[in-house]
Amino acid sequence: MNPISKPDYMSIDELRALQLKKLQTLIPYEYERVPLFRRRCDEAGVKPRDLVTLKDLAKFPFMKKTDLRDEYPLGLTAAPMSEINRFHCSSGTTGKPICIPQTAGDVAIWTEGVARCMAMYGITRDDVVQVSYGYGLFTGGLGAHYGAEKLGCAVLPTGAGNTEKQIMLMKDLGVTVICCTPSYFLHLATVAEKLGVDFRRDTKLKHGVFGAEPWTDEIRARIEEISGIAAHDIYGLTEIAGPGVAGNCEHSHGLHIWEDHFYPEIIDPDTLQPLPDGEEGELVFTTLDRLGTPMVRYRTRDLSRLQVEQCKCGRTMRVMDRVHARSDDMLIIHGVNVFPSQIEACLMKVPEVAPHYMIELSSTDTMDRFEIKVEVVASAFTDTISGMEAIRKHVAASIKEIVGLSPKITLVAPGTLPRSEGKIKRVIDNRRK
Ligand code: DLL
Repeated sequence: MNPISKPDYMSIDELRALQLKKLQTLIPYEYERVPLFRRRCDEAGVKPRDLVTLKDLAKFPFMKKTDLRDEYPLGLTAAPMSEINRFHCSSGTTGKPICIPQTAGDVAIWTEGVARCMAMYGITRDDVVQVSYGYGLFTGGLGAHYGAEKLGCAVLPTGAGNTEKQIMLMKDLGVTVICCTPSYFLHLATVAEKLGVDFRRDTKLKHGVFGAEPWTDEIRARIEEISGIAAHDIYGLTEIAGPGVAGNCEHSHGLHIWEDHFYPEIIDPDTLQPLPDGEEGELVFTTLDRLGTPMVRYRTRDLSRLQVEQCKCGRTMRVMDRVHARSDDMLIIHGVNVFPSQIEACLMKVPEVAPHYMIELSSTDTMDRFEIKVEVVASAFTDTISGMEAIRKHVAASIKEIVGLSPKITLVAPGTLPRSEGKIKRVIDNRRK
């Protein structure tokens, strides 16, 4: 076993005792240093000494993204500037960014999380790792980079973009691991095909470390089919560290959370009450030992479930379901609740369509218009009307069957929808609010 993986297997009793000990240090630290947290605790009538068992965490107030925006830039920072080593920011789509100052120790915890994920995927110091996540304020690039270096891998820090050059370097340097968003990998695969590069024949690629956006099991299967690599899932968020909060083991049915650093809860997003393991709800994290910007009960908005069963791999860290959706992603179309991931799963049931699509919503005076644009795979693309109509009907039937709606389906030629070097935006909602 790689020494980096040792904590993955600690006994559950040891793990729970460690979590409690860390929480009993963290909560007073946060209470003393972060006025917003202290105020909220006082309003709720709860004091740090009330944390006697792990269950008591539920008495403490939540933190949300809006708190980070309201307290921008440094209102939630708990360590003095002399201890801060790095800033990361996440822009979101609207409003002020959020800013997460980190100490050197925080960066080390985050690095360990990524390295433990990579070790779990079977990546070793013999691997050559291409990091095609964006470097900079986004945590993807530097997170994957530090994690791979910690494992002793050779790192190729290409960053995002310049796709043809990425493919050339991948071939020439014998890259075995690629780290990027799943949507960017699909784009890389299309460009490789155009250049006549076959991943299986012309590269040594074995692993993909994919995350930063929701991706369905169907997209995962497509990626593995077109490239022959193992597509691993890595989860995380800027507020809690970056990538490497959780990852999947060889059993691939969910993601082990590095609970010795990131304490998970699932809550009902409406009542805000904790839900037992096994029930789906909103994922909430408490960072157990980060000192720059510690988070107590941070509401991620990601929907998941903590699995009840112990994993066969022997790791004791709890497994969360893969994140297919965020509570704020849900679209209400003609009164029906729809997640973009459901549409993706329907589309991927039709072999003639490619994993490149857009969901467009607009409204007239009287009703919502719902359109899905999807690319047809090159081998199925034809200019005969009847050929395309058969594919269109197949797509429409798949969506009707699972989502219960009949959107306008527009099939478009391969390579015509926008691509992204980072997180892809697949929904354009121009309806009047
Ligand atoms: O996306 C960190 C990251 C970088 C994770 C690279 C994995 C790989 P943020 O930009 O703060 O941080 O966005 C965090 O992205 O709350 C989820 O909604 C989504 N997300 C991240 N990883 C996954 C994943 C980075 N594996 C937000 N599956 C999170 C589904 C993911 N969604």
